[in-house]
Amino acid sequence: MNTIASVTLPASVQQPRYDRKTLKTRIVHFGFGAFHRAHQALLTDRVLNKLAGDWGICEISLFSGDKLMSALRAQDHLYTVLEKGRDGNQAIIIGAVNECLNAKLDGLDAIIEKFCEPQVAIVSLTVTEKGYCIDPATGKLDNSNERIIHDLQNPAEPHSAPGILVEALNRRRERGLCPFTVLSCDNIPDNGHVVRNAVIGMAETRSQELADWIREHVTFPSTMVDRIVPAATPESLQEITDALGVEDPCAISGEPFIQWVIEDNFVAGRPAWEEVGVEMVDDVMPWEQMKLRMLNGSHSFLAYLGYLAGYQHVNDCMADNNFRLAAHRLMMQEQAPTLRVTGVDLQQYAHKLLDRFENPALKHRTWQIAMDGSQKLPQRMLESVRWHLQQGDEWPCLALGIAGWMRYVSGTDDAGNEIDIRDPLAGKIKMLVESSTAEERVLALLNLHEIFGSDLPVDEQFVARIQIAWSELCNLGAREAVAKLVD
Ligand code: NAI
Ligand code: CS2
Repeated sequence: MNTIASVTLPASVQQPRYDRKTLKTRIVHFGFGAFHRAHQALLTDRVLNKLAGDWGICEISLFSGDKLMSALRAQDHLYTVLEKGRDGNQAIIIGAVNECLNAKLDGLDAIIEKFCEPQVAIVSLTVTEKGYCIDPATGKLDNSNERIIHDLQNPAEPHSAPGILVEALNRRRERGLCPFTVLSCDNIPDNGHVVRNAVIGMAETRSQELADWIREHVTFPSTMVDRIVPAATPESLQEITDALGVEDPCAISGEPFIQWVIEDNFVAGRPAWEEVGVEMVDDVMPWEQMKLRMLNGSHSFLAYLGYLAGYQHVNDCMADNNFRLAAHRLMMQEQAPTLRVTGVDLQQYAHKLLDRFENPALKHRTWQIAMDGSQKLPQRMLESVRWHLQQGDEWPCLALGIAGWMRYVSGTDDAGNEIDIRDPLAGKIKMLVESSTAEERVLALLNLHEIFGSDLPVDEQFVARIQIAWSELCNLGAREAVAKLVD
């Protein structure tokens, strides 16, 4: 069978310019998803193209991804990223991956032992917001999560990302090996501290000495990560096959824009990512906040209201001028005032975001962004609402965005079609929706303290504003409600 490793590729395809035989597994990455392939692995590949070196990546996936891993192995761990811009596409073969492991194919113990190899310096993660098993409202380990319950009973055979990190660090400590750095690359505020809390929280249930050792020796830098990378589709994979002249089942497409801001705190070294444009800083929080509120906040706003209105993709929403104006108003009038980032022209940043959202080549589904709202709303909308409630000022776009989520999880779009809702709390949400009338829905969903905390459901102003936005949405539909918002 022909693969990208066995055929001659067109000259227009960028290929690794370093000797892959020198690669060692220095980075173990958890979650070989779309984003990692087009972001962190690509940026590490750029460092290798510029400086050579041995910073190879071992890719890990737990209970899914076995087919992808088998395909990756069959093509010598090479895969393709297609950067899709308005002015054309660029195909790039990534060579930075030197091995991969999957729980189904190789067993859980092989995975944990990989983390214990002495030369491993960094364990990075893109396991989605829900993969850390934390309570989104508190940022603390969620002991009611079924994977955490399993791992507390079976610490040596963990099923969760925090559990596997703790077991791997435990074995390294017992063998007198130096620790590694844990690098979260997920869209969670203060992601370094969140994973640190989850890992130390779990270690404390095993032994105080282990928890103290992790606290003292392991670093958990925070990061801000940014590149829009939609899930692969048969169409996007076919486009890559056409560009290469051969199929690549591990290929992924993404936008040309890329940004990574990292707190420079590594215990055992790291690639010279700053050589390829990565920003190494002391405090990532202002950047994270800016990106999670301006970009991801408006993404979720467009996803819920756009999907209800029948817009399948973000660029379809952008073609409706009311949605475009509303997204800009949300960014500049309701998110920007809450930010403490300095030295960034937020107006310019907002226009760049709208430009990225308009990219017709991306076809980013509103349905995909709408997933896991229970894990996303707190950092994308609710923290800003708390800021505005303290200021005593207006936040109509945020109110409509939150009401949009409530309509979306109520299960029917404006045309009356059923919605396929994906969320770790889907069962609980469905129960609340089925046991409430439309008039009772807002109060029913506010019972989800995992999302709204204990303050917002008892804040009269908050409840009143959401009720008003909810009624508008029910009476007018999403298109008219957004039109009225920017009128
Ligand atoms: P994806 O669905 O392609 O990959 C998700 C990966 O996480 C898969 O490897 C899956 O096996 C793993 N995973 C899912 N649940 C898990 C769990 N409970 N425990 C362990 N592993 C788990 O998604 P994609 O696009 O790669 O996004 C992943 C995360 O990357 C997002 O949730 C977000 O935090 C971050 N991100 C994504 C961007 C994008 O545009 N796709 C951009 C910026 C950040
Ligand atoms: C999106 C993000 O699916 C989502 O929730 O908002 O994946 C978004 O594409 C990225 O954060 C962009 O960097």
